[in-house]
Amino acid sequence: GDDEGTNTGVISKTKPKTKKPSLYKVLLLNDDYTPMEFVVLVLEHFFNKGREDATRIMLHVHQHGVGICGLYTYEVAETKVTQVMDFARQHQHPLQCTMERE
Ligand code: TYC
Repeated sequence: GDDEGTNTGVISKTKPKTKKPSLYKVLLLNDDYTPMEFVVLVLEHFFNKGREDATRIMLHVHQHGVGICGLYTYEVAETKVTQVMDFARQHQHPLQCTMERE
């Protein structure tokens, strides 16, 4: 809405409240071939996890088939997925990374 200035002749406008952006989960999928150490490196490098957290997430994916790497806005999530898929392909690993709306 508009707020009128009071004495100065200046008209100020307050920002209308905009919607919060939807968040997206970035997921890693298990497979039988990608080395555990490679997945840990992916979680450290692309998702800013420490070694302990990265290992915990990797083992969760290994045991349950899928796991959450992080929660991001659409563009950031999409960039993470592309980076991980490109990195895995470069190293000839079948690792799959995907995203879904939270
Ligand atoms: N299952 C793989 C192995 O035994 C390890 C692995 C974990 C692969 C997580 C992918 O997203 C993954 N080497």
